[in-house]
Amino acid sequence: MTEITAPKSPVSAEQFADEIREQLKYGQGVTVEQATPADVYVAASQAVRRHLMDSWMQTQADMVNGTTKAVGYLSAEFLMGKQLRNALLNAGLTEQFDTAVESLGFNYQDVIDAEHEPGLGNGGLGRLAACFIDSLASLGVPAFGYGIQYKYGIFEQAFDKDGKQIEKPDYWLTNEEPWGHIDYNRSQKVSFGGEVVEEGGKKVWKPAWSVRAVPVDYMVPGYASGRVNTLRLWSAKSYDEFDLLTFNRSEYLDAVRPQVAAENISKILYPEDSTPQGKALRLEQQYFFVAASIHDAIRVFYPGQENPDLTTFPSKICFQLNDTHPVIGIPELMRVLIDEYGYDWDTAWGITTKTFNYTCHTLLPEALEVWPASLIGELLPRHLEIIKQINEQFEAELTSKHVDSDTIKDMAIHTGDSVRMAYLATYGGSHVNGVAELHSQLLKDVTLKNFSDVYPDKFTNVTNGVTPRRFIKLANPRLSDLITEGLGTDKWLSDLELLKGLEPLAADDEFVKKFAAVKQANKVDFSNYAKREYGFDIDPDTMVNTMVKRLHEYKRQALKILALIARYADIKNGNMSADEVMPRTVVFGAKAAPGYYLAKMTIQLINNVARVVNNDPDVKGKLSVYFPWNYNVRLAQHLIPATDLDEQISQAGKEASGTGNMKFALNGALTVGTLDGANVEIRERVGAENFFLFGMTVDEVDALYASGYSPAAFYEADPRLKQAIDMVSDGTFSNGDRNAFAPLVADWLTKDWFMTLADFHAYTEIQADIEALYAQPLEWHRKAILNVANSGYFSSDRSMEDYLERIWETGPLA
Ligand code: 7GP
Repeated sequence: MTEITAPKSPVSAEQFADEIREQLKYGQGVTVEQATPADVYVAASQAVRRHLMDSWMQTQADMVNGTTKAVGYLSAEFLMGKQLRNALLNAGLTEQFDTAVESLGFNYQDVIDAEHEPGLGNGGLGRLAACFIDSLASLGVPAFGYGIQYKYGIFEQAFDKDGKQIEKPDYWLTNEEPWGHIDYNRSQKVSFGGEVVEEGGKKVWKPAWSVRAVPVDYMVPGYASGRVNTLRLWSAKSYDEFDLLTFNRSEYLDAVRPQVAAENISKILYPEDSTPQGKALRLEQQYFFVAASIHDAIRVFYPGQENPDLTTFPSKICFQLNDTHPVIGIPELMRVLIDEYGYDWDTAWGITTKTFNYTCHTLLPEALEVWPASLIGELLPRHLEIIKQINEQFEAELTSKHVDSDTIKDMAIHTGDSVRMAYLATYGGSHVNGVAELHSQLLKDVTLKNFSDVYPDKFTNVTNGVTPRRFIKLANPRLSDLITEGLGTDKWLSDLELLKGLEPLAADDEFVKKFAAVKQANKVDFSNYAKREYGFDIDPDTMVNTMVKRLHEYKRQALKILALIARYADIKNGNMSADEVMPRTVVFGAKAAPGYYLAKMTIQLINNVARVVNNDPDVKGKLSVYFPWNYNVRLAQHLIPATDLDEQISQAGKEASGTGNMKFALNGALTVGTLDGANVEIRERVGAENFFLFGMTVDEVDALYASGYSPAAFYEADPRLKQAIDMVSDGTFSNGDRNAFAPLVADWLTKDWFMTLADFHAYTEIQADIEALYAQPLEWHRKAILNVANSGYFSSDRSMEDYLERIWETGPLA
């Protein structure tokens, strides 16, 4: 007998249909007959919200009245994905919804499709934040996600006729958005600029201008926990709506100028991934949401108190700094405690360091934010003073610990015109963590070595995870059903380590065949989806080989495309016999930062290789390449379940963790990858024989650098590599234009910072193993099952438990 523990609301489908009808009438003023799928989407969403409302209010009450410390996850990005299906799942209304909507005369898929995905994040860091708040709610831990409600999220990507990326604004709020509740009555004032003066021996900040931070609240329903947490995203509004006097002189633009300036703060998400952009507006954004959130937490936990005892603050809430973006929160809390509540420096410092913890998500030194002190001084003069004072205290502390003066200089938080936010976060918080074992080790050994030498106890690791609700249950219902059948329970959805129970079934041919059938059906689904959405003709009877992630040199999409060109040439020139070739469909998905020249050129190259390969009769049925544009959470949910082979091929020592790798393994794809980020731990768990490992290790990379890396030597030494690169330069993929990709080729041959050329040989060699295994479907799928069975560790529920134990020291509400 199968044990089903998924939440199921007692409401019937008929009742739910009535609720939708009521909502259409009283909320939107339309009849069922007049309604469009978009109307039904809004009405159904409102109806689900009503079902979650009591739990939401109860969770807040228990949090404020109880003694369990809450978590405030401060993040400039939350890449949530669509909300309706997830909310239905957690409210136990999935089946009722499907039936109700059909009974009202709508196709449920049309209603689901009417939701526009909020793209309030760039990539891994933002999606991780979304998985984490889902897991916190599912574990019943009281938590806030605090961030920004950008008016424009990550740009919408399109390709022009030459295959170049074009960026279009993402108008995600132009349609009615039923999930976010704008709470004008709980707004906060956030100030900027001006000067600091001395008044009665006290420092007083006289800001020049202020904006109103208005919270927009999203429910974060837990799965089977009965708890609903809050994602509070701040939106900037002006205090001076507009200047009527100016308006009366018919200078409309001048009249709205202050409003426009204020509202610019939450207008747009910076489309950067991994590299900071030194823009004043970005610092304004960071301070804006962090200052509003800190004041909000004081309001929530000390309701109505004029003189709260803030020495208890760290027992009420701890703030997790999601990378360096919210680190200005450290001097802000100091300022609030000292200037607004009158605490002395040492008391304030004690409270602050107990409140904050910092997660680093990168290994690229250029991605650790450094702000010009002059800019901070202009926007936040009091904060700059506090930062300087923190730095003085820090240097004195280092001196007392007998750290030598050169090292002290290297570690300075404030030096010259620079403020190093990662250093401020490390000194100003209790814990620092990396996001995978290898990453945390490299933080200690390299990136933050001096800090780890002086403060070894601050450093810890928490390996990332992903939510099984969205990325297995919602994305892959067929596999979910098979897992439940195989295990005899659906409890795995809240205890993912139970997947281990599938391990013996990898030896059961009947089960393996069922598993293979699930994958095949998912491939057919994806092929249909790709046809409908993109006009692609994907053959579901080929191996689906996927590389989806942000376009970045270190992730090495270039390695994939060069190997693909080599393979194309081999097939075309008859260097591979017909039965050596397993037909493959290669799918890319990637956005490049708009100012990242080589990344954009790589996109253009991939598109042009795809055009040539897909139109060449010589390779028809053997190799095809597709690049669906605008990769987002929705596309991920369709593509990941249909993938046979996943690419995680970054240069060792560069990918902090990766989370796509976890999603693929959990959905029964095999991985070809380097010993980088969480790949290392995935391989350890699923077994070396079930993972296609290739390429240099971190030590080998370092050694090659040290010996003087010459990419041209690799080009000369490997005829297949040489041929592939020559095809890029000779115009094969650019209608004869030899200059089209010249900068890319020049970079490969002279710099190749991430050693694509050095790993090319190993990468092409491993393909033979991949092909040989794929030629034996039962064996392939056996290994895929072993991947699923042994990836339960990569649930974000487990990540949250690790944070709770190692960093936050709190737990579920009683
Ligand atoms: C990413 C890392 O590149 C990725 O390896 C990791 O899995 C993910 O964070 C979640 O931890 N970093 C970012 O997305 C990012 O913007 C800013 O980093 C420094």
